[in-house]
Amino acid sequence: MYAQMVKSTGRGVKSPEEMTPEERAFQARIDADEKIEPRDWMPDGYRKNLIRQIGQHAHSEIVGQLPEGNWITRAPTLERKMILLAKVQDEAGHGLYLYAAAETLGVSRDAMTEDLLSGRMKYSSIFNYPTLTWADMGAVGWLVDGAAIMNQVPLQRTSYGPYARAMVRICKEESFHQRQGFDIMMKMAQGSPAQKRMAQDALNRFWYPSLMMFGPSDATSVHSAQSMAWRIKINSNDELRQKFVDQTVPQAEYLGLTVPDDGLAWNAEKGGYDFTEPDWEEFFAVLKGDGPCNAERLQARQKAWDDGAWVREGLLAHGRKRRAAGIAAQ
Ligand code: BYC
Repeated sequence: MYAQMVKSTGRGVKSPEEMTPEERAFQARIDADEKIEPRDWMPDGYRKNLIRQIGQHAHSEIVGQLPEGNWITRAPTLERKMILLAKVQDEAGHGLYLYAAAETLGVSRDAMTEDLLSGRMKYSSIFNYPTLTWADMGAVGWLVDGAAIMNQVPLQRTSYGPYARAMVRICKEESFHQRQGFDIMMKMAQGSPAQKRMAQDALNRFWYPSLMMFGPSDATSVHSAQSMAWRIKINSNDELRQKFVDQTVPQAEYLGLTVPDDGLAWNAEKGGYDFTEPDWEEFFAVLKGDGPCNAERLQARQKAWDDGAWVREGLLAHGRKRRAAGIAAQ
């Protein structure tokens, strides 16, 4: 819903001459790297675009618990089970900070959840892929959290104060997550031939979905131009994807694993790797709901929403009672 509203203004960013005086003053604050706070004046498009991005980010953290939650009962040791449980709990926390940040923009968490369940809001495409083996827990931590950190570290400098501040803690926790994933991959890659095969298979399946996490190519990105002008985004999708590839390929080599891309080659001139783009048709199909696990993920969120109805009702009734008692006491 929000996306459509933002898109209706087109991809073009207003020039200073086209802006109202308030918009010009707002843009000057952004350009001076000032933080925008909830009570400050902001253009409607800025608010809507932020609600869209932060809300989708929050949904991703919550839906992102599902592929890993799937392995808590099957972790190979008690220590691994405790670590995975703590990681999944961290993701719930991230979702909550982000919902709280979005709520400062005047949208309720319930409304965002309803938009997720009706398909009006998205969550990251990556969580529509299944986690088939224990090595996938390694790949998720190493690659998925690795991609998330690459994207989120710059977001600590995003222009909206509550979002930027939420990102600081999230990034600290994500870096632990990434290391625990790499540690699992290391154990698997140095294990028996069968374990090494599992690690390679996990890398094969998660490589391209991880590259897709950065969004479509810059040429087809709908929001980048305006989001970058407003410093809602600091880097473009392709810039971050390139940085991720450059960081991750040497890590794969260190693990003794092969990145599943025949086109991968070091390009000394650009100081980075050339690599084969993800299959964008697959990406857009997953966004439309046709990924391997879309239906299952949304069913799980719907069930959690339905099962939690009595808690929401109870809390509202409690709130009403307290308010009534407060009024009576006055
Ligand atoms: N998946 O114009 P574009 C985690 C959509 S969770 C789905 O480039 P934008 C973790 C996009 O929304 C980390 N949809 O968009 C949790 C737009 O559609 P709408 C999640 C995608 O916003 C648990 C359309 O495609 N991180 O780390 O400028 C366990 C056009 O795209 C995706 C965040 O959410 C995608 N991958 O750029 C483990 C980071 N990509 O809205 C780990 C915050 C694009 O018009 N978000 N779309 O219907 C961002 O930085 C940006 O929103 C994106 C996309 C870079 C993702």
